[in-house]
Amino acid sequence: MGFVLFEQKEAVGYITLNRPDKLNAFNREMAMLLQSALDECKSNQIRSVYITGSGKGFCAGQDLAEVIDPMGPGMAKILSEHYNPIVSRIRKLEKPVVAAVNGVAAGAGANIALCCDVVVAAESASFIQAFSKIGLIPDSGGTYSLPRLIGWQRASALMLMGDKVSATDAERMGMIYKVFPDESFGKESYRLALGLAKMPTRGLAFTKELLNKSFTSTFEDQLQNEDIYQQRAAQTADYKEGVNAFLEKRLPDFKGE
Ligand code: T3D
Repeated sequence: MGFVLFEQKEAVGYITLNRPDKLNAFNREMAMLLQSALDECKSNQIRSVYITGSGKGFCAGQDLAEVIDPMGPGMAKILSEHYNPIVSRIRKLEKPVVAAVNGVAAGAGANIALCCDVVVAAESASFIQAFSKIGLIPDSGGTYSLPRLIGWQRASALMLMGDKVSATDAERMGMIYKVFPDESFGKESYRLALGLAKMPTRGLAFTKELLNKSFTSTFEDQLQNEDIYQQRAAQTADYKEGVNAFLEKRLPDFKGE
């Protein structure tokens, strides 16, 4: 079995981080496999992506045994070849990416989850900005995403102290979207990803692009961007289907076109 499992389930690209005995901590092979799986998700047959972990953890971040291995990739490559390409791929993918955080998410594991478009967690899951405890800085886009998600003060405290945040607290502070009970987590989180896969994919991709631009644009620029993207959305077949279905009082059948 590989360190990352990938399959298409209905129109969902289903990715499982798969080193359960190490809480799915990343070694180089696993980071490269995740990049390849995300590339597979560019296929038009896939209309949403679901990322989860096998076993009791979601992902414990960088494999700390690998960083001291003289044969390992070395710090110079770990961000530029492992984590930065992963989070860039997630942000650029033209479809929603759901992080289904089934257990502890620490270090790069937490920040990869937090850069996804919808983050849900099992009740027993937790999030740890573990970097400060070993003398590192938060990476994988965490210094960009966390203050924007929960505000400067909370992000600052969590990143400096490395406290564990329960899934319920993460939901309360706006770090993640929703918590599901452990017993139904797999089913409910997958249902959410499947629901997204049945929506107007192009419109969702445009929304994601606008959100990507949102934090670096002025208000006037963003109004301009909305004008441009709304015109693009209005040219999609799914928009026509959405309007017709509403007027004909039936459920829409979106094709992602
Ligand atoms: O060079 C660089 O490092 C740059 C890149 C940085 C990116 C980063 O992600 S830095 C942050 C790295 N991650 C951490 O510091 C987290 C380390 N792990 C933990 O603090 C704890 O494991 C957890 C709080 C996540 C979970 O604790 P617990 O008690 O539930 O589980 P455990 O017993 O600690 O771990 C279970 C096994 O997974 C254990 O292996 P063993 O003893 O049963 O053979 C443990 O060693 C292993 N494991 C967990 N995290 C890692 C790991 N092995 C290697 N690397 C890990 N990150």
